[in-house]
Amino acid sequence: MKDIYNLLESNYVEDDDAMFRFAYPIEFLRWALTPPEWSKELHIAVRTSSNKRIVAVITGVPVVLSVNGENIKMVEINFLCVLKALRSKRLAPLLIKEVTRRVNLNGVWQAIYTAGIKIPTPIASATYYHRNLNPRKLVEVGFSGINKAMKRFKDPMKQLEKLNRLPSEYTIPGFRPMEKKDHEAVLALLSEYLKKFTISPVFDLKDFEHWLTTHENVIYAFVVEDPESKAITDFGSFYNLPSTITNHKNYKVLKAAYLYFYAASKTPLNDLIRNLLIAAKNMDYDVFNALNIHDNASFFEELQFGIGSGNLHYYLFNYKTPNLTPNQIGITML
Ligand code: MYA
Repeated sequence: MKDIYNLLESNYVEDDDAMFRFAYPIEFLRWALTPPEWSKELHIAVRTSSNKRIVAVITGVPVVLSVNGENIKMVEINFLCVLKALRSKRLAPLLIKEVTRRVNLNGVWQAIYTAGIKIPTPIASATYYHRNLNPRKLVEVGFSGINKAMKRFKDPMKQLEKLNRLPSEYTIPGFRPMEKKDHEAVLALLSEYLKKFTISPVFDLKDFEHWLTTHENVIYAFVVEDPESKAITDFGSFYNLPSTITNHKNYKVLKAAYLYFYAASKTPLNDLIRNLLIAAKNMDYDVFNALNIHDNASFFEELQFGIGSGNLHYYLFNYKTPNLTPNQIGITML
């Protein structure tokens, strides 16, 4: 795990200007790669024979995906990475072929994956949106800028901070971290919500407890418990994925929270997500990111998310479906 972490830390996905690079923490990788029914043989790494350094990796984990109402056993492919010095040598197709072979040996013929680059042929293309939590740092490191409207103010930075300020206390009565006793109710709530999407994961209780319960520094899950009836009415979660700031003298890490799964049956979505923003701000995150999948587009404006420059394309391997709009996508990949 440490060796894979080291490869990814210096060679994994960067933005177009190479200012930021995903820095998946080891604990995160362990969580992402060991869900129920995971299999060691689908995590493939290549080591050099001389110094035994890992120079390439690809991973697969099982998932049941509902596509157009049909449940299909697939794998999620992720963390494809080749050492920078070994790029453009067709190592990636070799890794893909090998993981495909191993998946097929298990009787599985479909896969889902996402990538920032557009290759043939996405089923949907989503866009990243960002909510500033720490505007001063984001501007200093070049993650965001100060727009024309802000520049008209005497102290644009102060204005930006004021605009992005959040209360320190939660605003929904009964909003609290999810506990074990909530799991079954939340799973039912989430499963019902996910049914409305053309593509979404199907979780059983074991999957749910792996993917959606709080794991310090990896994922955080919250619920709303109705103060009177004590029923669990809403659920929301985000995961912790920092990025390395590649070239800044003061700052080395951008602390980013990513919206993960949620389901609201009573609380307006704006309020639910606002409370996740408050939680993330209180945990000292710099930015809160979300794709325009699920029902996310409905709250971006009111909660002051700004459109980003990054896209994420969704792909299915060996499964044909008409092109989907982002709001038909019900799965967040890591
Ligand atoms: S997405 C994250 C991908 N990783 C990065 O972006 C990290 C930084 N980049 C790198 O490490 C390298 O540039 C990589 C390519 C490793 C990406 N998905 O070896 P090459 C095709 C699929 O000479 P390199 C994630 O992890 C490219 O079009 N294909 O290139 C999901 C070209 O093919 P073709 C990709 O730059 C991964 C060929 O590779 C991707 O040295 C899902 C060139 O190979 C990409 N992201 O290495 C994988 N990037 O010639 C597919 C480039 O045909 C899974 N290429 O145009 C499919 C399902 C398998 C299981 C099926 C089970 C049933």
